[in-house]
Amino acid sequence: PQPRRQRFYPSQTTMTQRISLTRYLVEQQRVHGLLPGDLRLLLEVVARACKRISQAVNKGDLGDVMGAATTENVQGEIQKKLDIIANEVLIEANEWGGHLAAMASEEMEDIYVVPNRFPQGEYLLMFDPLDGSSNIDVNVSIGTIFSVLKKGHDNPNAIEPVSQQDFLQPGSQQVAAGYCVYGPQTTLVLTVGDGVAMFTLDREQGSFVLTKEHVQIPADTKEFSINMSNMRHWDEPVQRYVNECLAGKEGPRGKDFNMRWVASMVADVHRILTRGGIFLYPWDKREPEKAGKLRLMYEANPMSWLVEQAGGAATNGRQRILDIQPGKLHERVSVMMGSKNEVDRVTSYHSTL
Ligand code: P6P
Repeated sequence: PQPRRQRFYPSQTTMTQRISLTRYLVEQQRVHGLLPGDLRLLLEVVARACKRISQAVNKGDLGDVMGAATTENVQGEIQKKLDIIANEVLIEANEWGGHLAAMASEEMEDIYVVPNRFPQGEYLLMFDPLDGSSNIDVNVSIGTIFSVLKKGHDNPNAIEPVSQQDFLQPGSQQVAAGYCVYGPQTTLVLTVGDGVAMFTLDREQGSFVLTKEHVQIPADTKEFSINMSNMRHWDEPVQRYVNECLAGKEGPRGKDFNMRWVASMVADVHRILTRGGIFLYPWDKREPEKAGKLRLMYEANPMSWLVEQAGGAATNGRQRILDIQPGKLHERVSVMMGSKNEVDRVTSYHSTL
């Protein structure tokens, strides 16, 4: 690949100096050879869908989008109206373009195969259409998480119809991953394997504009992110790690820590990509048969690739999340990700048992 060109971010950005998402993707395609045309189209379509979801989210009580729907999703969770709206927006935006073979969503039990009336492509798109939806009604940041795989990655000439089995690839096989956080700004965060870039939605232009590139997570941090109310249910290594953080300067870590928990993975991970930190949602003994709360395919895998592309680390306490071979579409996983030295530490506590 070509040497990385450092971009100049003028203090007063003007239209001519702003890099749009489209230009960034064209340059990734042309300069870095990382982006086949169909994948560039896919990412443009997902970005447009996120703009539409952002508009629906921003309506709040002014539109008929708040509150619970009357249905449950495959996870047995009551769906919010916006969960269903966001899912439909992503399906409708992506099904006709000819770039996808199928989609999978937290909100749908089975995969959605592109209907025969449209051409089928080679990519598989997975998403959590609106993560953190318990925060919708209280006006706290939420987001869309997405992950892209290639169909039949180990058998490119596969001609049999696409099935769930095609999706069951480790996260290391992703060709693109990202999220869009609907917060004070609407920001799209993306990697295609050449580092992490952030694009802020310019609502006047209606386009995403590059605002950060080659994002780096500091290897050390003083900020951990976990739902402390579950402490008594955690495994011993996680209890040890968090107790050491709480012991602060007088304890074995020799420094004080701060804690943040938004209960919206997109918001917590965005903070970590922006200023460092460690995010943990570990296994706990309330439901020992469940590996964790978060889903591997469309939450942990895309976030883990982003974190690693930004110099961080992501494990389930015992192995790299991106190396996990999925057994089923909605598989759950224990998650520890963020500043590398902290993730390495809490992971090492699991192997000293
Ligand atoms: P808890 C949101 O429902 C979510 O899936 C993640 O976005 C978030 O990190 C986690 O669950 C919050 O879980 O148990 O703190 O409500």
